[in-house]
This record gives sequence, structure tokens and C-alpha cells, in this order.
Amino acid sequence: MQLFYSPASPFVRKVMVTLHETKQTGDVELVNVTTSPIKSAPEILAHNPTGKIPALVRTDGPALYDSRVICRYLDARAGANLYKEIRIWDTLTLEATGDAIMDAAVAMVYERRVRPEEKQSDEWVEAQWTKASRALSALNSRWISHLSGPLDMGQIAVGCALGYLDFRHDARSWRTGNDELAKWYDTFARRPSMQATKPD
Ligand SMILES: N[C@@H](CCC(=O)N[C@@H](CS)C(=O)NCC(=O)O)C(=O)O
Repeated sequence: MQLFYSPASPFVRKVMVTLHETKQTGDVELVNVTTSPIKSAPEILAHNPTGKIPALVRTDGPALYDSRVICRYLDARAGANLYKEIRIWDTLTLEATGDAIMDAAVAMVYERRVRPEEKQSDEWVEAQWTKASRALSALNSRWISHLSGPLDMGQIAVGCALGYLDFRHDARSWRTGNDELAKWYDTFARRPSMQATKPD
């Protein structure tokens, strides 16, 4: 299989962590691509009409996207049980919460990097951060028990989201006021799968 990939993408990192946790890294060739909302890499468009990464090209079926579909596929392929039936709706909601933080955090980066300076909106950037902030508070106050249970895809998504905040939005100090979440992440970030996929 081929994974269209960039080491800085938190959505790609979800897939990479899943590959490590399910011992499938050897089954995937990484294809490094640069893509952006205003200039899609043509090699991705051949497999994913949205032009986004990650995309997984399989030998035995059509390409898969987005990260949620790929992670679920990889879990099923390995029989790894990262989507436990007993709490499937919580797991999927937690994964959606991690992804929502990534969506907001990535959008903030694109606003500054991709849009011409005179068209950038501080209000829009702050509104994105407010979304991420609210999600962080919810994780800190309502999700620590689930986060502390057996490994699942919700935890992986949240771990990758927090790693991305450290990587791109360190100045926002997400740990302030989110002590329980910060404590959880300090331990989670030590997993070999997280260490092996840390963005430079
Ligand atoms: N919902 C998608 C989001 C993927 C995404 O936004 N990827 C970014 C890189 S971090 C991208 O490819 N951006 C290019 C674009 O927006 O066209 C997923 O979970 O895979």
C-alpha cells in the first residue's frame, strides 16, 4: 500500500500512530507530498478528489480517505480492536473531538500561510482558536476517564491533536487551565508510536 503523506500533518500522524500501534508500518510505502488548499498536489488528486492528505492507495481496492476511514480500515485489517464495540459511540465522538481540534488548528495555520496578508482575518483566527479551546475544556472536564482506559482511536486522535498544538501553536499554552488533560498527554506522548511520529 502507498500512503500519501507529510510528516507535519496531524491527520497523517493519526494514520502513522495507528500503523505503529497495529504493527503494519512494514506494509506501507510513504509517498511524501506537498499540498495546500489553493494548490492541490496532482498526484493526490488522482486518488482523492479533495486533494487532501492522508490518502491510502491499496492494491486490492480503491484508494481510501480521509484519516477516519483509513484508521478504521487499518484497525480492521489488523484485527486490533481500536474501535471497541462496547463504547463505540464514545470512541467515535472522542475521535471527532480530536479531529475538530486539528481542523481548527490547521485552518489557523493556513490562514496565516496561504492567504495574502491584507486578506487575513484576526477575528476568524481567534474564532478557530475558540473552537479548539472549547474542545480542550470538554476533554479536560468530561473525557479523562475514557482517555485513561484501554487504547482506542479516540485517544490516538486526541494525542495527535495535542501534539499538533505543541508543534504549531505552542504560544497558545493549551495546558493552562487543562491540568488533567496535560497530565494525561504527558504519559500518552511517551508511547513509542508517538515518539516515532513526532513532527520535527
Ligand atoms: N478530514 C481530513 C482532513 C485532512 C486535511 O485537512 N489534511 C490537510 C493537511 S494537514 C490537507 O491535506 N490540506 C490540503 C487542503 O486543504 O487542500 C482527514 O481527516 O483526513
